[in-house]
Amino acid sequence: MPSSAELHERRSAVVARGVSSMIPSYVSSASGGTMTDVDGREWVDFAAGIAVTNVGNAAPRVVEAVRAQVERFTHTCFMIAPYEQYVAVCEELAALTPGDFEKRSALFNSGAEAVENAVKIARHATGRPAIVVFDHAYHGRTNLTLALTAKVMPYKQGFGPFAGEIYRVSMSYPLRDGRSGPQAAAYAIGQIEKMVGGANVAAVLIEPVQGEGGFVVPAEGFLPAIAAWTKAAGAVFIADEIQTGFCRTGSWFASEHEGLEPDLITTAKGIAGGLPLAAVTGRAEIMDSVHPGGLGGTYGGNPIACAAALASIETMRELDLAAAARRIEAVARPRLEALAAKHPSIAEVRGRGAMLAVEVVIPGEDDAAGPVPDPVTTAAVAKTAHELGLLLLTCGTYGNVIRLLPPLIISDEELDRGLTLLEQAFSTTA
Ligand code: PLZ
Repeated sequence: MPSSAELHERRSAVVARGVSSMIPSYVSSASGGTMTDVDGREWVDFAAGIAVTNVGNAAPRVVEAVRAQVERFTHTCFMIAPYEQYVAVCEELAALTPGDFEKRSALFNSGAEAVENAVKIARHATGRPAIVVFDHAYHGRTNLTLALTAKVMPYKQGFGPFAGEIYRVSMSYPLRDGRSGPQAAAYAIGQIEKMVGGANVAAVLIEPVQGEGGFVVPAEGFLPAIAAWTKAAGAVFIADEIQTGFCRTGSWFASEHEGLEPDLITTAKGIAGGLPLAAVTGRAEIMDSVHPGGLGGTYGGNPIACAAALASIETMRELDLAAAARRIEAVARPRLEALAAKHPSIAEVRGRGAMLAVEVVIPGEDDAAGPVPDPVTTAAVAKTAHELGLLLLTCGTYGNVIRLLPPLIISDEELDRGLTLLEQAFSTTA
């Protein structure tokens, strides 16, 4: 097997520079919560491929389901010749997503594609143009979803012009805005009413816990107030659960923590244990406002990806991975809080379930947006963690958040080892 150094050299000659990788090592295999690189080094996985392999890498049921499906047929295109697996995934989505009303789903390949389609459907159903999004939001990298995404570097820089009729309002960010949930919602609603006008709003689109934007958990009461306003305005409330979905936050969907029943939910990532699959699920009357043939794509709901999704969902159910996410939080949060007590550079420990983060700042310094972010120390801690053998991601508008996204099947021993490496990374760097 070629070494990472050799592969890196080959890569530099053929892979576009715009596609970068976090670590310089190349993967040989991965299973459960451990990855092995081609140089024989083992890594503890606190990334899960950005919240994808919730059931673990190469999860046994997923491997078996994919193998069985690939031998039966690989692809027909659901728009040409339909198959049961697609229907079964939509049945699961109808049952698992919050809300006891009739639902329909449409399947796609990536998160961005699901978000684009949710926007199309909401506009079609309401006949209105405006889409409301929030500060720090991340919804994808296609042209429409870049308009929905907040952060310019690295996502948007030089890629405009972006799609129109997208309006950004203030997010509840407890560490930085000093507002309660209802106050933050009233502020955002004021912005919408003054700058967009409720009657023009097709949809309000929000991540119930923001992912790339910094694992921002809005203050309690913010989401329900935004959802209630959206309903009263006759607009569609879309929860982007692409990162938060499928047990990640300690329940099937993060919307459940505050009893939300979104009109539409976008899912991807964790749905299929590593195969590309995404969905828009929601109220039948909204979804079915679209004419036959109005939604689709060659690969959307590919049978292999659907088989993987059915096996992943079965795994989540049988192993109760929502409970596993809560247990990860019960172990990891006290360790992160102890770390914060030792390192004044950690301004806050936050998150839900197995979606946990620390925000890193310059101790004792405040500016107009609260504690001054420290992206340099954040990057240094992550780099040290990588050198120690921990796959660890950063995030945040200010690049100053370290996030934990372990696979939900991570063993106690792997979790403990990963947290110890993170503690070491902080004590040698921060
Ligand atoms: N919505 C909430 O988290 C993807 C992106 C990483 P795709 N997040 C990881 C990167 O740098 O590209 C994401 C998300 C939320 C939408 C998306 C988009 O999902 O499957 O990457 O298109």
